[in-house]
Amino acid sequence: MKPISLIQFLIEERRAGHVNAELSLLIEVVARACKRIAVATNKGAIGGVLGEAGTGNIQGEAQKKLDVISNEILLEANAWGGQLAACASEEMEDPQPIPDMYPKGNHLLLFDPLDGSSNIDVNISVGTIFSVLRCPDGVTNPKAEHFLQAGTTQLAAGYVVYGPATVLVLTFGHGTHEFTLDREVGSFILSRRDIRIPEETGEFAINMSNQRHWEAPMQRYIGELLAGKDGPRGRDFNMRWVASMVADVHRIITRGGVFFYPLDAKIKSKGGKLRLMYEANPMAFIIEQAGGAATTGRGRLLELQPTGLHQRVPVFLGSKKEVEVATHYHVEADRAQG
Ligand code: AFP
Repeated sequence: MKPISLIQFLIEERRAGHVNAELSLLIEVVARACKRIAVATNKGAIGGVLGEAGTGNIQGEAQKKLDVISNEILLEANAWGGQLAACASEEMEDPQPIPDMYPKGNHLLLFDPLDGSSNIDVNISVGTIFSVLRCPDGVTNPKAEHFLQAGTTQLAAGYVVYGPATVLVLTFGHGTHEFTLDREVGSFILSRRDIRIPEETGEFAINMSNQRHWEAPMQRYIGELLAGKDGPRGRDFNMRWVASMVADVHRIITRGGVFFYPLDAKIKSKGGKLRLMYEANPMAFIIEQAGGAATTGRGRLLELQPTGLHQRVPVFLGSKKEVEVATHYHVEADRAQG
């Protein structure tokens, strides 16, 4: 069958009325920027891109050189095209306006330019996560509060995982689709259309080192998985934890599974570990469009009304049946506590 490039797919989506010209061009620009990030990450030690940048971000985290490089690549690529009113990034405290010399558009772009950056120096897959919102009508110089829209309002969401292959996964709300980079041609080629995640799974992803800090319903749920066929679930489960959300989510998109970053006593005061606007929401949109589920452990992630640009939330996502069981345990425990 003749390969379908990302550009051809975007034209098909425009003809189907799933996306407008400005949004499809924005996605093409973001995908092209991610190809440049792939080149930078693939250089590794010989590219002088490993290690710390010597700076910190709004999260109070030490930035890796590639965090800064990836952020710059995305900002530069999106400054001049005319599709955006502003960008927001994990690496920047405030939104970045489009420079006055360039035309502004009707979209807001949010991204984690390089998620999983603690894995860069040990050559484990990392990725870029992005989300597109509509800029509120009449707002020409968007501030943080204009980005605070529930995940259900996203116009598009996607990630690129920089692994053995460079793979883009994308949704406009009409299914979740995968594109694999053909390095020789430099095009993303459609490799899976309308992905469906199995509702059942035998594989879970969680950082077990936090177990003693989890809430009781999480202890109960994971304890049942670990009990395997001798326990209440009557079957054995397998575990994975890459500590790159993009890599863990891509495994789930590829073969099913569940990913949890629950509240724990260490991070409860912060609201969670993962960021709502540019990690949890885009991944939740992608997962739901592939037939999975995504909650905070207590409610649907995409319906959460954001209160801050860098707000953190608990994340339960993946194969629907297991997300529902884990979420039910939390809701039931809350109800029992009154
Ligand atoms: P870094 O970008 O600081 O490596 O964090 C990655 C991440 O936000 C997400 O991609 C992982 O799922 C999660 O943190 C890993 O957290 P732990 O290091 O606590 O396991």
